[in-house]
Amino acid sequence: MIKTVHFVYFVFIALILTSCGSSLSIPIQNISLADSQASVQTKLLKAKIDFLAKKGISIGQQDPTAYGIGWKASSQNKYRSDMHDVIGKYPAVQGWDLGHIELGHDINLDTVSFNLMRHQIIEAHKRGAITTLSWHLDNPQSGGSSWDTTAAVKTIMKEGLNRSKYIDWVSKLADFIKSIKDEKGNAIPLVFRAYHEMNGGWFWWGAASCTPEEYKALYRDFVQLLGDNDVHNLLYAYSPNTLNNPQEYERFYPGDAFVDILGMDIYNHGGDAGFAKKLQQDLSVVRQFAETHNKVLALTETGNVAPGNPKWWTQILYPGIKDTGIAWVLFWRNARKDHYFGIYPKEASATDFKAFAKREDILFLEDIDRYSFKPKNKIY
Ligand code: BMA
Repeated sequence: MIKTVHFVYFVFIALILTSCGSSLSIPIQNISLADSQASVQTKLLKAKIDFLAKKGISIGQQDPTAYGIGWKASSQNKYRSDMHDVIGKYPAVQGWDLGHIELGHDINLDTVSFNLMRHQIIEAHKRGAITTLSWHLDNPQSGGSSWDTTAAVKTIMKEGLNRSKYIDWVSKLADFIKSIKDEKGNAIPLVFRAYHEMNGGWFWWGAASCTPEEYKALYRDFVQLLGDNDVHNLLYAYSPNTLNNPQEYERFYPGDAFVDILGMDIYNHGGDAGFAKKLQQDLSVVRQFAETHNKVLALTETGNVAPGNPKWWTQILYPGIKDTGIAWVLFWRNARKDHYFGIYPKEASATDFKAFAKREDILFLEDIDRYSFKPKNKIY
């Protein structure tokens, strides 16, 4: 039943596209999201992601316009990106991290100014890009970083010792999210990848520090708290790390009512030999889950942790993601020459990235910006 509705919805979109060029009229009353009060723009973002997932794989990059290898955004470098320097196109999906917004800081944990971030997200939205957010927030119990695995989840739930601190942290996060507005004053719709990689043991919200039930409660409470803070411009993504077994994907799943997008983070930590196979295997688990739960899927983080193979993009990554049904793949940040995951000029695999970029199913901002989405019926 659900699948039939889903199918009819896509056929409908496809028909409208053929009849009116690149402007799509979306029957938004058919879109139900984790946030039952999600704005019209947020529903349209969901329709856009669903639509693009059928066209190909949108390419993403973390912190794409804040810095790259050897440069930082400045008045001279207002909208620069390493990817654009290599192929003349920007990433279609642009990621940012809100770690330290909870502390009231002006810059995030990676020294990106929140004012710059807001500015670049607004610019990205104008150009037609999709923004995705993550939050490496500090440990509310110990005061350490996200990677401090001191047990903390129970302490921030109702009646927990750190509940009021956490409520304040979420309200600071909410204020920033609500401050990202378009020229009409509407909050720009964004994807929020809450409490990611929970099946790993490295974050305080991860498997080493809380039970699956505690995690689910944390996630659901987070969606609820943002709603209480009048945040209605988010799609919520669930984003475990690569799996030890297929059942693990569901282990921490907060439920269909709290999740809009099914993600996964997969790096080649185990070497390139098995990486493409692992991508296909794990993404097929996510795809099956997405089909059963009527969701869209994405490879929410990846990158080459051991660069050196000059053909990595076409021979390792592409075979792994091809035909997997993912809406996007996001490369983690290009921080410095010993910590980068996207491409930059003169990098050993830059020529190969150009070949990868030419594949018909690989989409950049300039390949998706011609599609605009509007509600089918007038909104009162
Ligand atoms: C990690 C690394 C860190 C960074 C964190 C949050 O994977 O890139 O250097 O602080 O992401 O962006």
